[in-house]
Amino acid sequence: MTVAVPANVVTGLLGAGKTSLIRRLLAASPSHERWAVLVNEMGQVGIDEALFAGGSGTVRELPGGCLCCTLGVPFRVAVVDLLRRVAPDRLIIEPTGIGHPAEIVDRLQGPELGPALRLETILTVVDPRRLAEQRVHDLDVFRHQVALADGLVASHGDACTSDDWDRFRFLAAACYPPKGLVADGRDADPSWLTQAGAERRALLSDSAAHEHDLSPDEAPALEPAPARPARHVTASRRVSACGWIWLPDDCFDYDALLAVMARLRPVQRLKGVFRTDQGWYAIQYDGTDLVAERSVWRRDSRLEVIAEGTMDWDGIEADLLEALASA
Ligand SMILES: Nc1nc2c(ncn2[C@@H]2O[C@H](COP(=O)(O)OP(=O)(O)OP(=O)(O)O)[C@@H](O)[C@H]2O)c(=O)[nH]1
Ligand SMILES: [Mg+2]
Repeated sequence: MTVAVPANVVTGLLGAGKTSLIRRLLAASPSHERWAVLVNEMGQVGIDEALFAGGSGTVRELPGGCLCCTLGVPFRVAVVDLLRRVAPDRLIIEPTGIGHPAEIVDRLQGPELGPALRLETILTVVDPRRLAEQRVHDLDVFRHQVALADGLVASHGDACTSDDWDRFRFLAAACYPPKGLVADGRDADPSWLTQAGAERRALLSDSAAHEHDLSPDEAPALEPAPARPARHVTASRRVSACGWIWLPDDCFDYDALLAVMARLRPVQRLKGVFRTDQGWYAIQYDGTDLVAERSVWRRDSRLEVIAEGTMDWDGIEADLLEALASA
């Protein structure tokens, strides 16, 4: 049986600082490990490979277009070739800054490459100095990159003002699901690439406790198993919150899931991301409307519900279990 190679995606807008971050990570990689980088460029002229020159690791370039638009054969061939030729201990993929990262993640986890790779942390590099421009926040590509990321890493830390840092922190704090890593690229550490799901989950319940002034439940967090989500309950005298995380292989029946969400309406707030038989969806209820939108999140399905008083969390979980699509 072949062992799946850990893989990471490092996204970010054009010129955000992806290559620079990967170079830092390569420089700090364990000396006994062999890392490979697949970098994709818009132009036909190979520049990025040159930018990596002198660093450690094997770099392969896939020129001539946006990775997500040329995700067919050339991408697969390049990945398979790198895996065969280099037999790396880790593969880092840097898509071009104009690419749509969700398709790349789908491809990495799809039937052709999925068995050979184990997708770990997705990092999105953000230049905080650019966050003052509303235009940047309005870019679909940027919003998708931020939504998809497990971690947000700031570049150009040496040139950022305190306002730039505030905007970066604000961006990170506004993310749902919360990021497992929010960091300054100057502190680049290979452990960022292997952020465990447990850390992400801890952050999820921390943020609920913080935002709503709740005291965390004493019960230890569960690991999710197939068709059995991890559950985190926090409660105060007046408000309670419950978060669930399902494994990414658990797939919901879209219609059944929406029906459960509609029944949950008496709650104050509901926000979730789900893998469904109709694709990945973010479903939110803000007290007025229940809205389902396509999502670029691919990591797992998760839901957070905040309600006045206590709720029958067991009953809700049972309803959600029934909404899972049968295999
Ligand atoms: N001062 C400073 N410059 C940086 C930093 N990170 C990146 N740069 C510079 O910003 C420019 C773009 O950085 P890259 O790392 O090539 O950015 P990229 O996201 O890989 O760019 P593309 O692949 O073209 O999208 C280069 O001139 C880098 O030297 C940083 O932390 N500080
Ligand atoms: Mg680059």
